[in-house]
Amino acid sequence: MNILDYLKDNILILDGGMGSFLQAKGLQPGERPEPWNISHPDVVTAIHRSYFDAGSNAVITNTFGACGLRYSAEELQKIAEAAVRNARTAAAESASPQPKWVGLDVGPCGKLLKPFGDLDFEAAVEAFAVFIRAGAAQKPDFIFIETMSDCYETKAAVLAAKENADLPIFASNAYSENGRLLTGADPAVMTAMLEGLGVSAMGMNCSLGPDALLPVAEQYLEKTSLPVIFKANAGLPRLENGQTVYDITPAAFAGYVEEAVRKGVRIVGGCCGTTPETIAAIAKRVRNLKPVTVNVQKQTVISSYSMALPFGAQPVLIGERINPTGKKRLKQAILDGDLSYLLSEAAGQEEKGVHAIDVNVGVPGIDEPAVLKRAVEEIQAVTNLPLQLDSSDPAALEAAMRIYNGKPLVNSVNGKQSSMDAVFPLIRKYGGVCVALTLDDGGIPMDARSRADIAAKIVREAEKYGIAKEDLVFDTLAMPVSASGEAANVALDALSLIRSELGCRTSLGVSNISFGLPSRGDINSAFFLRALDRGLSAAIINPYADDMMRAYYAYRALAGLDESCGDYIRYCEAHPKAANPAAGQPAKDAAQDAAANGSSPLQNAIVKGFRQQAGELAKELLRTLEPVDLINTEIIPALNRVGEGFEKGRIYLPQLLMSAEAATSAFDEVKAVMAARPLQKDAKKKCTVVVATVQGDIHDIGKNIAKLLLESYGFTVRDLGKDVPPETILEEVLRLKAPVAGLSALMTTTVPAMQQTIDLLKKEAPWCRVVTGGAVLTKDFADSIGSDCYAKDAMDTVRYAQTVDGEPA
Ligand code: B12
Repeated sequence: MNILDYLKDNILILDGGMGSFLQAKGLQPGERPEPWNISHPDVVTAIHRSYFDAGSNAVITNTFGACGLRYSAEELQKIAEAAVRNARTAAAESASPQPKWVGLDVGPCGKLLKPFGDLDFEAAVEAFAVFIRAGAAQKPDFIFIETMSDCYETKAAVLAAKENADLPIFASNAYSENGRLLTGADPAVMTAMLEGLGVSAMGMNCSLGPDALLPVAEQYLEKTSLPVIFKANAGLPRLENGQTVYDITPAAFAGYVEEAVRKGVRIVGGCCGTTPETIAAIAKRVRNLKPVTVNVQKQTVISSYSMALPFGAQPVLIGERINPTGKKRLKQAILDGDLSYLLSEAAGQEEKGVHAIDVNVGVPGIDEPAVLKRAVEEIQAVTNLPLQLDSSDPAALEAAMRIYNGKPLVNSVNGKQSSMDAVFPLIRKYGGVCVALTLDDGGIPMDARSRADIAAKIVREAEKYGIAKEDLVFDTLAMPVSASGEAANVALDALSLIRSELGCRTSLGVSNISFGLPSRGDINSAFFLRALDRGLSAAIINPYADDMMRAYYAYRALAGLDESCGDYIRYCEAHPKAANPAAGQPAKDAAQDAAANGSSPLQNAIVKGFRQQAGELAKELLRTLEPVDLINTEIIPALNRVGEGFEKGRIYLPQLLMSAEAATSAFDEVKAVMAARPLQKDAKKKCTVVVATVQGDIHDIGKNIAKLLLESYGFTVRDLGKDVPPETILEEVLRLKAPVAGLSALMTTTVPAMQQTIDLLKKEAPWCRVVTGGAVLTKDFADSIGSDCYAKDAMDTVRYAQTVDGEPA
């Protein structure tokens, strides 16, 4: 029986942990498990068999780390052959009467994707593809993509599976305690993207125990009707006598699994720390349960890497500013390849309150697929708002949809057969909500009925591709009311017909309506209000147009969508009419942006993660500002703001990384200025200072500042980098007979490593004075771990090193 058919009426029981078994059989710490498929097939087969015997319906091959970044294609071929064979042999040998399947396991590739890491998206797809090709040839029953802690990497793996195999795809993510992936996605984000990509099942595994993952599973069950996977760890691992132990017993684990199944989960199993006993306990409790039918009303929803945006609850505002039509400066920026202008437009619109951003780079004479792809890559790195990918060129749409990190809004398809033939295959492959224009080969009908008929035709054609009507948003085309007095009524009536007859969401480019008329803002906002009142779901607008934003907030207040009119009041306070003659004018650059939120342009650029701009602004400021002052008054306060946002859960790791990069590019300018200067006047004495960020900690901006300042005062600095073990620091201090060592730690979790380093230095290199710094340290704490000096900033280090210099080594 096909595994998907089985899932319709049964709970599918997967296997439990593999790694700890292999270790018990002799797999060494740090040794890769995948080659054991070849070197120890009997061991691997026996583990699979023990799971089948315990009641698993499916086991996952021992190929978690098998990808092109770790193995050659030939090695992967051999691993895949042996791994699937071992699982099949186990299925054949097991006496269990259950139907049995084999899933090809695909784990994370071990690198973060660009722009947050250094792995190119296509390189990630290929790294997965090379293994999936080899694996698919061995004819497993399904592909199990698992333990993914990043939305983008999940997409890369799913695409690789879609393009290189014709098998059901199960996609499972690893959630942190805050209910999000490492890079910020929550279940709403993942369900939106994965449904769009057309996987067969989705859910969660690893990271936490079943108790902590239950709420995550519930969120899946609220968002998707696809089978949900629940494959938790046996609790949080802890170390006991050098052994990793897990606290949740098989019986307790199975209790949580039963609860999950009763809520609607269909695919269960265990991850780290679970054993055949766990699976046997699960089988006992859920084998005979009938799957609970979860009837989730399919939503129209788009997403970014960390935010899902449903249509329907509130009108969606789509910022129109990144569209070169009629915008000379943007056109020029696109022709010049000046993406920083596009980035500031994106950030500006976000600040003005749009919910999604349109990206259109259609300027004649450019390579539109390449430019749109680059623009989307850059913009999605600095905003977490979902994007509307906007082009009339299907090749450009495809280039952008492929690398988009989430489920995009795609603008647009229309009722012409040629348009649907070109765009629907893209939606089918990459996922997305498609804006559909109610025009066809006959042009734009001048009556509402005909426009609604075109919409119905588009829905029927989309169905042929398996695209649900919820993934279509109809634009009923606002034509200039100056040309036809009925233009507004026709668009609005069509909108109502589509809503009532097809149950579809709608979108309008509102400002077309006023073309050719004076005081266009008045017409636009009046039309916008009429459309909102008819149930318009989304509008493409200029968020700097005060009258439109005012109309939007007024509508929400009047429609009962703004409790106590709070948003309306806040908007009006922030945009007083009389005092704001420039309302309606877009902010021109980061300076205006920054002034609006009370910080400096450089701080703003760092907070937003604009690398290029941060470098340029720092260079400019350094003409008048001392490097140290720039660090203290610009870079550090900006990073503190970012850190605060991170701590409060307002921003996620990717943004933290982008800000760190922007800070580094500002810091590079500081370095360039310092390097060009003669040494400080009192820089005669020069002893050697060894500096390092301690083991387990990769924060190095503060340490690099300390190093730079020390060097500028004439010290010789040996920089050991970040994540440095105590032994390495000691070795270098001994080798150089260094009188001073500077240690940095920025996390509470890495302060113990600082203590270990100090203890080691005190014991083996007692002459060496240790100066410590880093955001989480305090003087009291530094004293308590035996630090000779606590440096609250880099200048403190210099002062201290000056006093130490010359002491006997
Ligand atoms: C930038 C940043 C990052 C960047 C680091 C990039 C890089 N190359 O350094 C990235 C994105 C990689 C990052 C990753 C993480 N980060 Co971080 N990060 C920050 C952030 C926002 C700023 C740090 C910074 O550079 N500040 C500016 C510098 C100049 O300040 P400073 O280091 O304090 O340095 C000054 C002094 O302390 C002193 N000094 C510092 N070092 C030294 C050394 C010597 C020898 C001397 C003498 C003086 C000295 O002089 C410096 C100049 O005046 C902080 C928040 C914050 N406000 O600090 C969080 C923060 C440190 N990060 C945090 C976390 C949790 C993480 C992650 C675990 C996130 C994750 N889930 O993966 C990872 C850590 C991975 C790891 N194993 O280390 C937490 C730590 C929480 C805690 N209490 O333990 C913080 C506090 C954010 C928060 N509020 O939650 N992070």
